[in-house]
Amino acid sequence: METTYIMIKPDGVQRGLVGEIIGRFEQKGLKLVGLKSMVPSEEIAAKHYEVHKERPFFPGLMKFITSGPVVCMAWSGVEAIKVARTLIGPTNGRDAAPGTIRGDFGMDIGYNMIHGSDAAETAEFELGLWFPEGTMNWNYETQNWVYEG
Ligand code: D4T
Repeated sequence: METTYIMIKPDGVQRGLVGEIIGRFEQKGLKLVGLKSMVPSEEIAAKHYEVHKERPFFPGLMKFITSGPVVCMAWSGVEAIKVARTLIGPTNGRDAAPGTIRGDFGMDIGYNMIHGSDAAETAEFELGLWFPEGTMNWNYETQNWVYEG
């Protein structure tokens, strides 16, 4: 079992896609272990995107991500990091296949609606950053019908 950090960005919230996006993760069979909404501070946004701080798009990315509410989520499952990245699709919505979130709803690189951790170490870092209070431990009864044995 893995847990991944997923965040609906301000464009996803503004476009009324919160329910649609959460539904896709639920329907896939992932388990929701953290959910909250906030307007990110400069501090948390800069830590989250620390790896991109020298990139030319960084200032615009910071302005965008702190511009309004985001929805912070933690989802668990077998290979949850990879599964979530597949549901999300590639960075640029114009390259993303139909059926993926970015493929179905996106036309842009920056305004790509959603973030998903890209590796185990980043998931750990991002979950610690956005959910310092920890995530929920609950008994997901449906799991017995999602995984065989
Ligand atoms: P995130 O990290 O948000 O899930 O997106 P990706 O994993 O798909 O993409 P990324 O880390 O390469 O980029 C992080 C973030 O920066 C924005 N971005 C990226 C941008 O505005 N302009 C660009 O040229 C690139 C490469 C989009 C996602």
